Amino acid sequence: MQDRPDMQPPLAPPNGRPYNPVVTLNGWTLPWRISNGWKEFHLVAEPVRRQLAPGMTAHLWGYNGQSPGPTIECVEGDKVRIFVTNKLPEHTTIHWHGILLPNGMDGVGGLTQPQIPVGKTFVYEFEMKKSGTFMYHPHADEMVQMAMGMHGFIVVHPKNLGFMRVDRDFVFLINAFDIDPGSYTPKVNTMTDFNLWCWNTRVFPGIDPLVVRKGDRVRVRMGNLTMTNHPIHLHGYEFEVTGTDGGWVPKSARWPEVTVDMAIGQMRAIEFTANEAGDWAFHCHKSHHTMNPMGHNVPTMIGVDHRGVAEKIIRLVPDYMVMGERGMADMGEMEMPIPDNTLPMMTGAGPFGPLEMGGMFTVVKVREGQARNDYKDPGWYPHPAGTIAYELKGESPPAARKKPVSTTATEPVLRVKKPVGNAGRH
Ligand SMILES: [Cu+2]
Repeated sequence: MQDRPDMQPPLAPPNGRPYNPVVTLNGWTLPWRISNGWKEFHLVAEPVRRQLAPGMTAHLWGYNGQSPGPTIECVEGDKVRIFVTNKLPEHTTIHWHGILLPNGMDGVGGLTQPQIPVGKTFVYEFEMKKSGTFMYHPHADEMVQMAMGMHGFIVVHPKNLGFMRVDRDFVFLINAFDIDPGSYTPKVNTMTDFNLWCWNTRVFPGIDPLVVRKGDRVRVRMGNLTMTNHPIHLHGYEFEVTGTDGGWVPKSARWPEVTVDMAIGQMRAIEFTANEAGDWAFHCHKSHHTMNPMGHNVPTMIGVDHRGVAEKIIRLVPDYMVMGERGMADMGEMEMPIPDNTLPMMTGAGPFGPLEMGGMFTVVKVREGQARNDYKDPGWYPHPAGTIAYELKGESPPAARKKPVSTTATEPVLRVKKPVGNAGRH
């Protein structure tokens, strides 16, 4: 069981076949026991409390005390036996997303097995036939149970320790919730308009940084269990997609990317060599996914002079909020009154000021001299002198302009005749 959202150090396998463990952002790996050649895990489906970021806790459903559930790690060829105990108020099942297994172990309630009744334990047994990146989630009252936070990661390591070896191997699930500011329980009937865009049921500034030693080969495995796609973008590097839902991508089939679009239900593994030190932003490129709960229905006020109006409205509606007439950047630094148990829309502080982010945003921290297997946050990047964008002092140099193309200095090559009465469309 786990009741804290802190990242636990990688779990070095105490028995069974050796492998290089992964690190789950704000999460942990489920311990197992070995019994007559079977690797036995125990998942308990139950109501949980999860801190999304300091200042906001959600009442969710999950596994073993947390949402998402613990990461299951095993090795290609392992025979696994997974006990699933149902402590929810309704029936459930678990589907092993992406894993090749006997049909009756696939976990689809009503189709391949009876639902697991409240209070009962079911046993799943199958062999992990191939290495890769997988997920688990209920296939019973699925819309409700997924919207409540029930999912987890499965990593099957290759038998051959040298195959696809990396120095750091991070995993996280992409998930989303709709929780009204001031409340605790997700609205489970929401279809697409969620307001908390999470990695492992955490939002910025609650998401762990990915701490990396300079020169490391780095893999990041992601799985998307939200109801929309997420273009995940890494600054400062190009990476390759080395793994998909179906398995490892052969070298000859990879191409360089800086953004990978994570479709719904997909898993991706990306890899890069961390040869450039710094604090590199890593985030979903949908800008409303790097924000925390906000009023979607607030009109744009850019350019509107509403001085004096706000005070009059506040006399009638005490919690009326004026949205930026110069943009919304003010929100990042404004101390706005918000209800208990929610998060500012744009928040977080960096070494140079407010970060104005939320949701699916964190930082890949690449540092020279970070010890192997050390995942502790090294703090902000100390930029070498002369490598930070700087303010121009004095006059800016004259703008460079294209020279007119002409045969003589006075006569233009082309005359443009504008249609009359069509102003603005030329
Ligand atoms: Cu997104």
